[in-house]
Amino acid sequence: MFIPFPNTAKDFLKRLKRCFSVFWLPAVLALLFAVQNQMFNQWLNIVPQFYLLRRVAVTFALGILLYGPAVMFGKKGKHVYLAAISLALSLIFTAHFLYYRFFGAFLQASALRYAGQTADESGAIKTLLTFKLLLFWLNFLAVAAVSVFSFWRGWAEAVLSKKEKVFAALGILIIGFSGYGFLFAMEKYEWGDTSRLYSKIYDMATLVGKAGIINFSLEDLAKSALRGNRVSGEDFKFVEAWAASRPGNGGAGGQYFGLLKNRNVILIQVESLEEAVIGKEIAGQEITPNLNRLAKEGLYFPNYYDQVGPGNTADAEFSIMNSLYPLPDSVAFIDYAKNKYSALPQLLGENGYCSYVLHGDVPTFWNRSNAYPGLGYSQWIGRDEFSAARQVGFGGLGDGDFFNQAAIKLENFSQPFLATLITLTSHSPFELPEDLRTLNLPQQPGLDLNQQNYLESIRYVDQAIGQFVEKLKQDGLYENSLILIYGDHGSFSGIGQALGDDQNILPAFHNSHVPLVVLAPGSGLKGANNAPASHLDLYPTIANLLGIIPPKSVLGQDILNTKDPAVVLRNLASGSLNTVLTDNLAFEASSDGEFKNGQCLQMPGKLALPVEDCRQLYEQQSAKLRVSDTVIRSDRLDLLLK
Ligand code: GP9
Ligand code: MN
Repeated sequence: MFIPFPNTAKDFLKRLKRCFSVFWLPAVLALLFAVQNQMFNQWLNIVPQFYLLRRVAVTFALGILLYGPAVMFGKKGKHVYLAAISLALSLIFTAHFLYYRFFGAFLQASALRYAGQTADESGAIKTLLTFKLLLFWLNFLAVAAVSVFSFWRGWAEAVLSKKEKVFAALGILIIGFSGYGFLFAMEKYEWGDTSRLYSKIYDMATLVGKAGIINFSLEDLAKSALRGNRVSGEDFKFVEAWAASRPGNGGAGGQYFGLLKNRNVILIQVESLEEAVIGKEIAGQEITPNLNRLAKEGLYFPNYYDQVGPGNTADAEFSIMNSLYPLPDSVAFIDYAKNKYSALPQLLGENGYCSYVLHGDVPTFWNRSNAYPGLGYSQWIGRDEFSAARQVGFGGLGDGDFFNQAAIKLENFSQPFLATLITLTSHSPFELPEDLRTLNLPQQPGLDLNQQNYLESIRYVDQAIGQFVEKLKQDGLYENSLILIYGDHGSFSGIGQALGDDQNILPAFHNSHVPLVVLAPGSGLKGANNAPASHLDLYPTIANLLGIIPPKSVLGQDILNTKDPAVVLRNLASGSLNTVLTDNLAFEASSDGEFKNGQCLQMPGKLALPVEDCRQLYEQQSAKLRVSDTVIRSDRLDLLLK
């Protein structure tokens, strides 16, 4: 009969031996599992200095949860179970290790769909093989060796009684809960909530750093299973009907078609750059003297807006490169990185261009190393390929260093090229060393410290852009390029209102109002264009200027040709349409989402109109959101491409 506590020392020893014979192997395997996770991160240099304690705690806990149930079986069942779990883990570790060494990215379940369609990588895999992989097979080898010995030598292995199994199950669960509890408690202590472990993931390496690669995989698998049926048969029918009756793709082949044929395209995506700072003075100084000058040299769009959801910078990139709407509840670069897209770099690639993306951050931030290849970029130049003369602002690589080195790299790109340059320094918290602050801002009435710091960091990036454009001129790249400079999204600092941003901007757009400067030297394209436009419109506009017909999947419009420009803002909670702006109408949805309770306004001037005057606009734009969401969530862009 089961007695929880021993009566004598002899009895105690007997029990200890019995316990040992049941538990030692799963316990050793769980410890080895924690070591494997640790070495995986260390060898691949995944934020090695951080999160050691929580990683060890949670990976040991997972090891116990995975290997522990073996104690519920008889001898044979136990060995078969341990061998199966070990084999699965060894394979998963190996796949992740090789994938990361090859792509600098974490293998996501969504990538497996296309596993058979990728080029034969056996040659590359051979070069990635290393003796380090043996560590990830040690668990399987250990189980195999122990099993052979145990059966060969006829080792007696105790089998737990029913009550003992209940205690063992409790023990496993307690260790499991403690490990994950510790991870969650640390996260809460650090950030106030635990959402950075599952919904608000910015840098994939941070998640792997905290929880280990197998936890990452389990979460990724669970998420991709849950995402499975977000799209209904009705949605597909809707997209097909919409695609069949759509008027055209972004106004392809309009005025200026091919005006800039074969020019290089340089996109400068400026972190948190708001329209409100352009052309403004503070304490008698221009905030952005270089951008102001460039805006006058080229085309300027003062009525331009970002399109971002929870993925901020990554959503700006996503919406620009695909001319699709970012999702309201998910970061497409993370959750739909491996979809089949028909993006701008890919289109230009098919038309003789090489395409490069340059950004001074780690490749795992916003899962870029997984997302960029799908957009068709030929090369991704990240932080490791830049050197920082000194640590400046967010990420450490100041925009000054970034642009100086980028200019040298651009000289060596084969032409024509597309180069997307993404800046970093003007990211919150807008910290800039004293000697790089060039605005003389005495106590500024109406501006808080955060807003003053923001202006300083914008002045810094403005200077860096000014020098970069000068360098392009010296290198002879300026004249044969099309250059677009725009903000990725707002600064969320309230600077627009503080500087008295245009009273005609609809309140909902205050955090989305960013500038767009288009430089097409020698082309005659010049002046201000007040048409409302957004990130979605860049793709068809660039394609038209280069004389390339964009694919039918673009949902934006050529800004220089469209007769009915429109910008849409959506509710991130429900995904429904929040505000639409055209050149003569605006619709503001009510909080209950009911069309009839919304407001229809004449623009500019915001004169109230009967809500029915906006019905057609509302329906057209809501349909576009549904189409965009459906093709992204189902990975069925082909429905639009037919
Ligand atoms: C990170 C940088 C900032 O690489 O692009 O991203 P954000 O926080 O603005 O989305
Ligand atoms: Mn950003």
